[in-house]
Amino acid sequence: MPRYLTVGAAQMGPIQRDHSRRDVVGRLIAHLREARRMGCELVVFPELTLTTFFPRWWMPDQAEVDAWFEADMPGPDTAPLFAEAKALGIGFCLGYAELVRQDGGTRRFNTSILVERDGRIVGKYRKVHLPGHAEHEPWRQFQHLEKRYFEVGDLGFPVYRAFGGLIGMCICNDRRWPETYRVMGLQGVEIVLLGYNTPLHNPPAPDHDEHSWFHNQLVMQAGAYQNGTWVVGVAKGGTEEGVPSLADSQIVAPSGKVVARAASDGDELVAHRCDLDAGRSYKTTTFNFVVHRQPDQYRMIVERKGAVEPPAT
Ligand code: CDT
Repeated sequence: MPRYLTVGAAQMGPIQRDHSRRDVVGRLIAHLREARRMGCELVVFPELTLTTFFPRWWMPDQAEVDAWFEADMPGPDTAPLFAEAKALGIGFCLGYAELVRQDGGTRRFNTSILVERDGRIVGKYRKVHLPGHAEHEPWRQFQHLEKRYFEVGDLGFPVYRAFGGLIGMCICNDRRWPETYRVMGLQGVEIVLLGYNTPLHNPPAPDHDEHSWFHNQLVMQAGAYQNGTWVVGVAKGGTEEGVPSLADSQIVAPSGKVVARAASDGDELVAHRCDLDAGRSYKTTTFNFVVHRQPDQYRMIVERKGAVEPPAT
């Protein structure tokens, strides 16, 4: 029996510092209603959906940092999102800053959750590849303090049986790393959901700026094709607190082809009816891992510690 899943990539325009979670949730609910009209069963929201991208600011006061986090999910501000999604019979993937009180301490992660159509949280992912830096670097036009405000995710890259398929998640910078897709690919993933906040300027490497669109596409298309999986990449785009960010949300098929793409850098929903079996021909031929992968040879590669030095001239 064919397995189709209609997925909506719910791109968000900027969320400024003084925008309340309540206002943001109103925008998310508008997306859900539009998704319903478009026949979506699953809607994907961006990384840190509920607030502005706060790691751009140095905040020495931990209480100020913690105000950007969610201690409960759903909490008072997000409960209406869960209720509306359930009423519409739509599931969703939501990125947010997760605060966990555990063993008398506090842990903080850049997280996304997968919520089924009945409102149950059926999957969780905590961002592994945290970009940026941990100390204040005043020379930058804006900070990128993910390494300060979040711990490295401790859940690996789980793949969940949900929505009639095998679903994985990753977050923003994770999409640039082949390991992200391959670890999920080895579990048979059929659709990878990912949200991103990508500034168009990379302070330590401004020569990359002009390639932002290309790199975004390159990594998602390669990840999809090399693992025979759908990839749904969803941006928070536009100019947020003076920082222009990449939009270009897109849905990539297991062939590596882009089948749906946002045209604006604001709130915009793009949808596609995904055949969850479309990856099968890749997984059973070119990328039949059992037949063609050579893990014994890969083990000969010693895990490198420290930088690679250029050859002496
Ligand atoms: N949020 C996030 O992970 N942003 C990073 C910026 C890194 S600069 C290339 C990203 O990979 O888009």
